[in-house]
Amino acid sequence: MTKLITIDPSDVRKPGVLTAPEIPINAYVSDPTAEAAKYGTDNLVRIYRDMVYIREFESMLDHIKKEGAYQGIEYNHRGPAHLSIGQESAVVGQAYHLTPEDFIFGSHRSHGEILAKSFSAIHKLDDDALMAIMETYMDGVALRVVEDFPHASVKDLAIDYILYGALAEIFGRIQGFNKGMGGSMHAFFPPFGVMPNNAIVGGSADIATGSALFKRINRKPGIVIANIGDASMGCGPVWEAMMIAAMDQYRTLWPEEIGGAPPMLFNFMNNFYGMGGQPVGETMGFGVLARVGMGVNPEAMHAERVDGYNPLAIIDAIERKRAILEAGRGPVLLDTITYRFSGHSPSDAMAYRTKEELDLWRSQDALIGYREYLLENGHADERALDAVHEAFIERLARVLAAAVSLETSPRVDVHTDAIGEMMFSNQRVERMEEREPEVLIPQEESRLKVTLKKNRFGLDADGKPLPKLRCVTYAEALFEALMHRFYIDPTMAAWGEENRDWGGAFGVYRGLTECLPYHRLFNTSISEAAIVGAAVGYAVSGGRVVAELMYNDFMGRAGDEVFNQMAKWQAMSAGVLTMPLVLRVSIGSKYGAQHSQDWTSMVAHVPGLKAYFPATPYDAKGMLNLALSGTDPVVFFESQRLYSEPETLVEGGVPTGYYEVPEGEPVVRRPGGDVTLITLGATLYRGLEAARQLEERYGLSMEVIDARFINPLNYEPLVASVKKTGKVLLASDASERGSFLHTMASNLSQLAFDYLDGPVAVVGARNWITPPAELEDGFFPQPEWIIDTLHERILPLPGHTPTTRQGVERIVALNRAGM
Ligand SMILES: Cc1ncc(C[n+]2csc(CCOP(=O)(O)OP(=O)(O)O)c2C)c(N)n1
Ligand SMILES: [Mg+2]
Repeated sequence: MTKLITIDPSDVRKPGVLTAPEIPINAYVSDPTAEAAKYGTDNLVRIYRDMVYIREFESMLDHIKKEGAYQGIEYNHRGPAHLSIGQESAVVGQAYHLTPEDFIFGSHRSHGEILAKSFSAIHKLDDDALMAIMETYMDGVALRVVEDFPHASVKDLAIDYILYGALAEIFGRIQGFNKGMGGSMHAFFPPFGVMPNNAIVGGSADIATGSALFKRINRKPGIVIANIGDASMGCGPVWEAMMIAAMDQYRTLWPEEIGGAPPMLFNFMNNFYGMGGQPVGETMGFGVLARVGMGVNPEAMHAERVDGYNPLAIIDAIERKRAILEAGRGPVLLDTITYRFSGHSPSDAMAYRTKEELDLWRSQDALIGYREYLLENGHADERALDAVHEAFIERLARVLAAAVSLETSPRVDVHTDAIGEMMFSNQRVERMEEREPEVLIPQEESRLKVTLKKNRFGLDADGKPLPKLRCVTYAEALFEALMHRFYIDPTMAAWGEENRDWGGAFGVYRGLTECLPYHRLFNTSISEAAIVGAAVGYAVSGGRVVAELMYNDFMGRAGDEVFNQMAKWQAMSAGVLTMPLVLRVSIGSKYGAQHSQDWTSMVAHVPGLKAYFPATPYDAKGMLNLALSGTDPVVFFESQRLYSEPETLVEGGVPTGYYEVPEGEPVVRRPGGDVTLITLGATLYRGLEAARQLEERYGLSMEVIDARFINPLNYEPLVASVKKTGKVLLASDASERGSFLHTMASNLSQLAFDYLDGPVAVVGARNWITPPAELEDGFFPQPEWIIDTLHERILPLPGHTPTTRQGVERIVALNRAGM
């Protein structure tokens, strides 16, 4: 089905000039009378109160870091504290109109954002709602600590609760919002719409975009803000996020009732520094950050520079931008100017700026300026404003005393597996929400009509191959698993490059376009980082998502999103968030050095990822079914060598109905008693050929085991086989050095040492570039390599003349040469 977006040459070849909309700079004009009428004295004073609270909270941390004490309470805080002293007005102004349904994602410098958004939520929620949140979040452990503190109201108690929960998190305590697993840079509190804060500069841009997609696709109320620094404008993923947030298709192709573009606001907290580097004048060239909007879409992202030193200017901007976002006309870019008096971190020697500059900003300190505004316009007197501050110091000291006490606020016991157990949620959830999935046609009318009727097994009664076109293939088996879950889980969405009309990079999605509306299956820009990052944001917001990376080699472009985001947020949230995200990654061949790599070892190395690698159509369907029923991040490796292959190993072929492969269980593909061969991925078939030849030529029976899982992985069946044979080789298409096979080999050496007759041998691909297709047989393991390795390293085969060099002296020589 073609999209019908015609490119008319006479149109695109016409001469002309581009004009860009004007970008307002600090356009807010204060009108005290109108402001008094609009907000009222109580709210105007509350804005001041929140700024004071945040300033004092951050100053307290500054004292703790630099002097080891605050108000006589001593503490040695070993972790980081990136303070935002000087930036309070920007965060309080932003939070003023936000409700708990509006989400903010932030950075390493987000204590102020957490507190401001929480204070705003506390103001808006009624007492019952606040009590319910405090009682139920982490079973009320933080509430238990503060409930007996003096407080005049539930809202007052909730403020203590938030101060304590944030501080306990910063200090790494069990009562912290995330049991101390996040700490200062990652603390967050979803019940108030305070979503993950990110220590990777710009990391929140694409995650927030995915969260905004979740809201739009699933018709949830609220807007989403990424609070990122000015220096993050230099980060590729931030640009990628803006590209995805600004895609035309929301208006041109998505159903109108979805409501247009995701409600995504990129808010750059522009404090004019990235550590010591200066984006303006030194490290970038935009001059005024808001200018960047002009490069993104015709609306210039409705960009504006706003004076973050006037909280009322920010309140006004958020109110206006929210209307744009709710109307589906986003994304929006705000260049919120501000300044931090504190160093980048307390250890910062501030060699990069002068005292004169600091004094210039201090003289315009928003806290002082806004205080004067309140006094001048009769909203409060000096005494009342001083009292706000003084009362808070006492309150904060009480909270601090509780947070530093190891008795009141213990840490997770690191001598147990407690943290390990937080890595995966290991749940089975049929659908992330209870409602009818939106589809275009009934399943029975879909391409399933074709695949379900095909031969489910690829061999005839005599073991002869049937024509491939008449058999269900590995790609079609994956399609059937996807169809199953798309028709059950209404939140499930899939995106990536070429996901729709093209049918997915390698045709796995062929037939899905006819079944699913645009908002459930769509093409994105060539933005690997944001493809994965947005999937992370979608998943942590409550949706199930499948993202596709065309080639494993492109994972490099999404390195942070796979290794730091997808892998980390379940544990960093201490189980508050789940990550039902399946990242489909194909492993190629034939396309040379940058399109043929197997990086399973990298994924295995980084804690927090499940990794599956089916090698047969039966497993392709059963393992994808498994991945799509869970709540954990799964990197789902697929092999391009196998997409068009039918099932030839599992008797009975690919079932037409639903089934799951048991997680982590390797499978014996060919039983044997003399030697064990363990494979991962498509090497299985060359392993089986090696086993056939070994039997035929030397009368030895090789047991071939397909590991099929990388993490989790049950070693018991592997050890059982090694105990039986005493000899084991491992083979895969990954370059040998650092391959996951070496992890397996090392474990097997330890687990089955007493039963081994020889060393555990690894047969990997070469430690050099994958050459062009014609030369590949010298790069990827071949049956002969496996036999030669057995002969050279484990069991000399009588009369065997090796044709390749696999001896131990070769290992030394190659390593010595860096190959
Ligand atoms: C990807 C990445 N690169 C570098 C760093 C180290 N780092 C931490 S904060 C920072 C400066 C960030 O500046 P900006 O985005 O403007 O935020 P600000 O610190 O000013 O709030 C740098 C370079 C990092 N955490 N992540
Ligand atoms: Mg900055």
